[in-house]
This record gives sequence, structure tokens and C-alpha cells, in this order.
Amino acid sequence: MKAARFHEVKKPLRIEDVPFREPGPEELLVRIRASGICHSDLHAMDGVIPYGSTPITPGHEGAGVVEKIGANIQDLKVGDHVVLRFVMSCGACAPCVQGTDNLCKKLRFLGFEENGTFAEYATVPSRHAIQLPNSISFEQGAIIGCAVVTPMHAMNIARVRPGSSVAIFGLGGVGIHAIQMSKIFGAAEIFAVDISDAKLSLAKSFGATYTINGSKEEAIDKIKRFTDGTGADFAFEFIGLPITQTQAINSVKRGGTVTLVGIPRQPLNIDLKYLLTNEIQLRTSFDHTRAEVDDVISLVETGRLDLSKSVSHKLPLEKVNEGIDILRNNTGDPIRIVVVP
Ligand code: PAD
Ligand code: ZN
Repeated sequence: MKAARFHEVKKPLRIEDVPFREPGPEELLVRIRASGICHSDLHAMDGVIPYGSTPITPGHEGAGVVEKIGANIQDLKVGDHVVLRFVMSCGACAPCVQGTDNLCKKLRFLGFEENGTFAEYATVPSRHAIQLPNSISFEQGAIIGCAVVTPMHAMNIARVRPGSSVAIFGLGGVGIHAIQMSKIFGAAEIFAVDISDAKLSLAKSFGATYTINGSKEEAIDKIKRFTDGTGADFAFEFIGLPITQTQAINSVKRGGTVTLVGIPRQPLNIDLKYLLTNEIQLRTSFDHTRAEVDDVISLVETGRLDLSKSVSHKLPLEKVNEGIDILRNNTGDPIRIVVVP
């Protein structure tokens, strides 16, 4: 099969012919129909997040069709559409049983430690394939697996309450979905911050109350101005830069909650005394749980979450490096870029 392979840090992926692995008794062979490019893939290719072993096939946001099933599989059949979960939890340890399978003791990551979805086929344990209703496209199914479910987990971590004000920093493939997700969680006012006017206007169309171009306006001042000088109840950072992490911290009111989601590329200096004396709750959000994927699929299926504008670019797998460059350079206002084998 054709696959895009990582060999060396800061080098393009190589399109190669590699054999696919036959599925074991508990596994599936999935014909990949769409795979999203996430900024986390760029972090891994840059050496910020380590791959388990190399060479490896990256890609952790995939959807496709079950092509072959292992001898013990009963809940899925050949021809079923599935979303692949890159959070490969064991299902048996204490965190898994308690519903926090993103903190599994034996966690492995598809596309980082196991060959992923930038390929024609992926072989995965069946418990990491979640049935996708035929009414949802493969492109939308693919991005559900990371870009859409990540903000849902972040909102659950923060415990966003109905009627609250929420500030979202970063409106890329992941952060843009936090706008609609805030509405679903009942937010009354949403501040959307980015440096791209196109992403800000998309956020507005999804229900952002105020948009702020961080390269032209002071985000904290504007958020305070529209919250009677106090700040937002909740802030989320979906970029991973100290400057925007600090802005998020300073944009919430006393007693507010800040949730960091963007993978940090540099350390952050935190004024702990400021947090403590203002009782600001600092939280972090890592990936998602299986139940949250089911919840997102239901929201899309019932029309409460609109993913029709989420995929901005669709490229053949052979052009995956072009997609990676577009995302890295943030040119052409990419939301999610999807590759199709
Ligand atoms: P992306 O590149 O699509 O989006 C980043 C956005 O940030 C873009 O819209 C930029 O315009 C915007 N931006 C950049 N600099 C600034 C700035 N100074 N001020 C305001 N906006 C700015 O990335 P993504 O959405 O794929 O991923 C975002 C981060 O989230 C990235 O670090 C990724 O690794 C991380 C991530 N974390 C998890 C998790 O579970 N914690 C899961 C998935 C992705
Ligand atoms: Zn991702």
C-alpha cells in the first residue's frame, strides 16, 4: 500500500510502498478514506513530541471503511464506516474503568507510536474503531477523532456552565470547534481570538459574540471592556505559545478558569501569586475519552454541530507535505486540511 512515512526530524514525509499488516483476532484492517493534518503532527515531525520508533506512518485523525475483520470481532463488520481513535487505551486499568481512558496506564498513540492514517490502510484494535453513521462524510468523521473531540474534552475539564462568558485563543483546526462547543455548553458570550481575519469571521458565523485580531488589538483589554472590567469566566488556549497562554490567564476574572490545550513548545513562566490571590483555576486538557467521541458523533448526526465548513483543504495523500507546509506557514487560512489516499 501507499503510505507517507516519517524518517527524519524536520524533513518531509516520504511517499513509499509498504506492506500493510494483516489484522490479528481482535483487530481490523481499515481502508482509510480521509485523514486530517493536525498541528500535533507538525510538533512530532519537528521533534517536539517523540515518535515511538522510526520510520513510522504518522496520521492520527482518520476515518474509513472496514476491509477485513479479525476472528473474534463481533461488533463491526466488513463495509462499516469507522472513526479511528488515536488514543489507544487498554480498557482494563483503573483510569480506563473510571472513564478517564485518556490517562490509561498502557496508553499508545496511533500515528505516533503505531503506524497511523497517512496511508491507504491502517490495522487497529477494533476497540479503537468507532462506528460512523453513513450520513456523516469521511472527512468530517476523520476530524471528529481529534480536531472536534479535543475541545469537547477541554470544556468538560473546565466544567463550562450555562450562561458563562468564554474566551477562545486560537481558531485553527482544533480551536475553531471550541466556538460551537461553547454554545453547546451554554456559553452566553464568546470571545474569539486569532491573528487571521478569515478565521475570526468563520468564528463569528459559528456564534462568537466578539472577535479579536490579536495582531491588531489588545485581547485582554477588549475582553475586560466587554465583561464590566472583570474578565471572562473561562479561557481556553489552543495554540501552545507562552504569549497566548499568558493572555488566556490574564483574560479571566477572579475565580475564573483557564484551560491550556495547545502543546507547549517552550516553558511558561507563571505568576503563581497572581493565580493564587485571584483564585484563578489553571487546568490542562489532554486528548479525549471514548465516551466523548460518541457524544460528538451524536451532536453531528443530530445537526447540533455543523462541520460543513471545517475542512478547508482536501489533498491527495501524495501531496501531504504540501498540506503540512500550508498548516505550518498558516497561508490560505487553513482550518482542517484533509488528505485522501
Ligand atoms: P493550527 O495551526 O490549525 O491552529 C493554530 C491557530 O493559532 C491558527 O489559527 C493561528 O492563526 C493561531 N495563532 C498563532 N499565533 C497566534 C497568536 N499569537 N495569537 C492568536 N492566534 C494565533 O493548529 P491546531 O488547531 O491543529 O492545534 C492547535 C494546538 O493544539 C497545537 O499545539 C496542537 O498540538 C494542540 C493539540 N492539543 C491537543 C491536546 O489534547 N492537548 C490535541 C490536539 C491538538
Ligand atoms: Zn491531533
